[in-house]
Amino acid sequence: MARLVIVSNRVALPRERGARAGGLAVALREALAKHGGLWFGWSGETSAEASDTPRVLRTPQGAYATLDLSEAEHAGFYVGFANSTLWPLFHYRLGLIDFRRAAFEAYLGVNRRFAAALAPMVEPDDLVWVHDYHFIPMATKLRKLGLRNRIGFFLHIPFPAKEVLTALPGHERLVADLCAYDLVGFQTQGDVEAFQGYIASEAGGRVGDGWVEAFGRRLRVGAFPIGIDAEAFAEAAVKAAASEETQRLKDSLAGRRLMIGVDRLDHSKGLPKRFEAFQELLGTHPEHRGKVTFMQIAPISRGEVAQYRTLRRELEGLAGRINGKYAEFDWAPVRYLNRAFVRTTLAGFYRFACVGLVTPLRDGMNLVAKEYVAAQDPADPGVLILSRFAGAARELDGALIVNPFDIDQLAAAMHRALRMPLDERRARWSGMMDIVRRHDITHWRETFMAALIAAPPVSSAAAA
Ligand code: GDG
Repeated sequence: MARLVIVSNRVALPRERGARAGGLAVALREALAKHGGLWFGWSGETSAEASDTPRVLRTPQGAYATLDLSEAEHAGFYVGFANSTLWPLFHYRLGLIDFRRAAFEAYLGVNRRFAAALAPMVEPDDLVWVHDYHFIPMATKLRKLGLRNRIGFFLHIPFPAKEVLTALPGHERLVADLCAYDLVGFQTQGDVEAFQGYIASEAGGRVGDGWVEAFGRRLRVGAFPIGIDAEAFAEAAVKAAASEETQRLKDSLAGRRLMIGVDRLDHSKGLPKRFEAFQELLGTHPEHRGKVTFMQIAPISRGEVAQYRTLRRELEGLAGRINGKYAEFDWAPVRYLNRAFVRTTLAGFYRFACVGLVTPLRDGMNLVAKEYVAAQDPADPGVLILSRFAGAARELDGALIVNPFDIDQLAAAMHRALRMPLDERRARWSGMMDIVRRHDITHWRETFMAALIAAPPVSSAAAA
């Protein structure tokens, strides 16, 4: 069996164990253990002069190799092009984009330097699987160094429509880089179609069912909706329901009901509109005042990027205003927490909450939606309110699907969720739970890897 080489911006080292490790980390580690091989990426550290020699940690389940970024690379590649240009662009937020040519050069430079460090560690039959927008040019750089391996890419975030993508100076180059892979996987069929739309009308290429041909290459493309470890998460939720934290949460609510949101503090997640909708609910349906608490867990993310700091201030203002307007001496409508919790604690909170709010303005998939479903009590499940612009909405049609830009509709969905009868809640939940179980993280990983193994080898990949 071929070895697996995983490339991603952050590497989940084996010391990040148990409850702290996310489902993706666990799934990829399992793949490493099964195939043997290597996980390569950024160490998470910056240093004044970053070394070109990776730090390698060998374990019986595979090796982990990481490089530091220099301070200039961190500013240009990570804070700059990846998170201030590509992230907002791919999430349709043209107004938030900060494009600088120097940052684009830093992005290409990090991809070149990382490829040069990785290439000597790759053996001829290895399968290489590159993750996400940080490393789109990785295959081009590896191929320049002579690698002929099968190389696959999975994009965790949405692929934007061509009208949006073409706003990026250098978009042709980025798409040509995607075409250097043998397989490009997206979260949804909509993303596949957006990519094919660009290839057909901007790149003069050809597209068909599961493939594209452009820039002198033919490659496979497909939708591989990512999932979670549904069984493990459901079990964790049952256990956590009896945990001290869940008990304290219950006690603190004194019989009131809970609506929950859990998101990295990110402008794609639609948090200000969600807060405004909750305010609208309290304004238009006074019967919920004093009866419902909305708890938003939003760990700080990418604090180095200016846009994220602005968002944080905006949310602090909104939470303060809602509480100022509606709080009673024994009830605060909004609990807003800028901190992270261990996964099992979150599982218990999800199970206790009668409404899960997942209302991003754009999201590749959104795993919180699937975790909320997996955590529910089958006898008395909660209601998921889900944005139509999350990839998860393609699968979880038992949710109340909303347009997150429509604050009135969002408030109406909250009202409906809070009053939904048990029969309807059960019927909606069981259909969603089936899908979350069937399309779990193992299914995702195995279907992607099977497609990569089946992709035609490089020697016959030149376009007809
Ligand atoms: C990207 C794409 C795509 C959140 N707070 C805490 C915590 N989390 C965990 C959640 C969930 C994960 O982080 C977040 O995943 P999402 O999918 O919701 O969103 P992104 O981080 O934006 O992920 C997304 C994903 O990649 C996978 O392909 O679905 O569309 O944007 O698992 O539970 N975990 C812990 N404490 C927290 O406070 N332990």
